[in-house]
Amino acid sequence: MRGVDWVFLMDVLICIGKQGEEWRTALEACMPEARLHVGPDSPACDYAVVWHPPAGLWERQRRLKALFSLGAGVNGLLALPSLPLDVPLVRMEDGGMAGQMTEYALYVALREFRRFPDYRQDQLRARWAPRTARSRSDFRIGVLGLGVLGGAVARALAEFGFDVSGWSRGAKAVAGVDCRHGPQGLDVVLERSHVLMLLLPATGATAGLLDQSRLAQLPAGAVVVNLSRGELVDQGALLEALDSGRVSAAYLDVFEHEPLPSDHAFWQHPAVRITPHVAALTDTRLACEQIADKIRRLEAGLPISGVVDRSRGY
Ligand code: NDP
Ligand code: OXD
Repeated sequence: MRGVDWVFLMDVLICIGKQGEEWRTALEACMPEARLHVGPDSPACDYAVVWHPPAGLWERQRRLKALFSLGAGVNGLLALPSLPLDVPLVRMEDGGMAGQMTEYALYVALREFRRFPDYRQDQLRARWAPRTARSRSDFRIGVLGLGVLGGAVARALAEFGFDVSGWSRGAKAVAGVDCRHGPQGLDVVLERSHVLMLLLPATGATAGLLDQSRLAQLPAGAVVVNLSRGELVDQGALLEALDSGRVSAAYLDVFEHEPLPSDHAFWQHPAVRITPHVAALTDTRLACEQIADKIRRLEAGLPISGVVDRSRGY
């Protein structure tokens, strides 16, 4: 409860579009010491919580001590020409998303492993055709990106008994996962993965990573699952690979242009499954708790995790 004597310790801006008031209520519950402001026309604040902010936001916000992204991926924010360079940019770490990504990944893995798409095709032809059983330990899944989300996905798939390999920029260890890094590591993961899941950030180094030649490295009939950003995949090359059957299916949650234009070939392609960038959504309560905790640490002069390294782009 705030009386007239209440002393606010800081001003926090929430600039996230239509859900601003919902987030104000949630953040207020975690940070009674903060005065909250919603929308781009708010006065100058100490901290800002943003998602797809308008490009001109920073002209008013001249005293920011840190900028919090509600998303885990910050490629959109980093692309804003006017984003202040001297203000630390802090991304969302998990915030309820690791569990949802894991659900999505397990759904695809199980659907493909148990050949449900084949049985669906059989059903359309009234064809009764049981396939032989196979072992999860023979079903090879690759996860590109072993960070907060990719690491959780790879671990869960391995715990479920699949044969999982993963790839990251630097060397990593994830329980039960064959972890690789560097260019040769990528070759190994691509060449062995029947299902390939993308959980890399979109950066200068990952743009167009899954191009024609890398798609050709996958085993024949492999499945591509893009859960991170559309920019990672050469769309034309993927369509060609799908048309030729080299890639048997693609599960796509993210696209270079969102919403995906209604005339895009992906919509009607029989081997493509589309979801509208919902693989993992930030949980409001968990996100507010995380942001409140980080702001308090910053105010206390303590280090925080999740600060984006702008030279790497993630
Ligand atoms: P993290 O920063 O925790 O992890 C990124 C991983 O990618 C790390 O393992 C990192 O390697 C690896 N990586 C980055 N660049 C390279 C490179 N050039 N070569 C090899 N590996 C690289 O991110 P999160 O796991 O939190 O999120 C991943 C992405 O998921 C986000 O950037 C976002 O684009 C996407 N996302 C999509 C959502 C959706 O609903 N579809 C929801 C949330 C996020 P290293 O460990 O060595 O640093
Ligand atoms: C994110 C996203 O980056 O929603 O969090 O894609």
